[in-house]
Amino acid sequence: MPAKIKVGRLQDGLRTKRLGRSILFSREINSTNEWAKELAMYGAREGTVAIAETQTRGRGRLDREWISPTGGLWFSLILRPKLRPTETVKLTFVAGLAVAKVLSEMFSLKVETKWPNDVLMNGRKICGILTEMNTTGENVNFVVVGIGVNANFDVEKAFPESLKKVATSLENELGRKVRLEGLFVGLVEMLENLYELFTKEGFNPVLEEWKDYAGFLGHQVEVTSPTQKLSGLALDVDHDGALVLRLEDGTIRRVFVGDVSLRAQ
Ligand code: BT5
Repeated sequence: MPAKIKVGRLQDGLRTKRLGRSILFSREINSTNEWAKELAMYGAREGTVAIAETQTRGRGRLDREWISPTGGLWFSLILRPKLRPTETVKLTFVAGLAVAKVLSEMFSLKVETKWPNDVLMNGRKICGILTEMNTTGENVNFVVVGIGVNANFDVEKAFPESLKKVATSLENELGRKVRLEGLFVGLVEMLENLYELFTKEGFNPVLEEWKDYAGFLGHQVEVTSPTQKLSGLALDVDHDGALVLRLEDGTIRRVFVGDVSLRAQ
């Protein structure tokens, strides 16, 4: 199974109306999110995808580095939803659910979602999502949803020491490589279905299903953000996408930004 992406195969059997009908591919790019934002600025229509075999400056939230070797699936989707800026975070859940469903359906693996933007396998991060937007006042001009899935590489070889125990890849979990083009098609189809569900029926059905995959709910967690560190019981994720925590003193706190880690019981 070649690690490289066969460009001509990225639309093989793709049964979508809008998403992924227009695909731009590069062997190497700084970041597909940066590329997609540029394309969107020039008027690229909803559903356009920018995908690269490797990223030289892949990014996570807060400008953190996202390691993107050849063999991963690194792509960004341009959306033009009718949402207020504060609502676009919900698209991160749409994407997280799409990845969780496709990975569990395609590979029969146990997959978890973790607030707000991770997908895990065996407690280790296999996918991260970066949702960015361009606004004019209260008007959202476009949203770029960047999705990175660790697929055909061994994290022991590809990642720095600090990530070897907290990240994983499909190759590590399955003991074999997967067909990146087939995975991409599956993801784009699922993204379209769930985006449509979200557009027609609102956030609730997506959120409820996302919560079915959420392993951290009901557990003691630590939430770290640039401004604070909180500990408490993860009670829920609410209709705004906020994490609802019960702190040790019993107060309820809604958290909008942060990284969750499970606390040793
Ligand atoms: C994310 O940020 O998880 C969002 C990642 C989004 C990546 C996609 S790839 C396509 C598109 N183009 C981009 O430039 N980005 C998007 P965050 O929750 O902030 O997590 C970042 C942290 O995850 C880093 O600080 C590392 O600790 C860890 N990390 C870095 N690379 C990783 C990888 N490949 N797999 C698992 N963990 C990683």
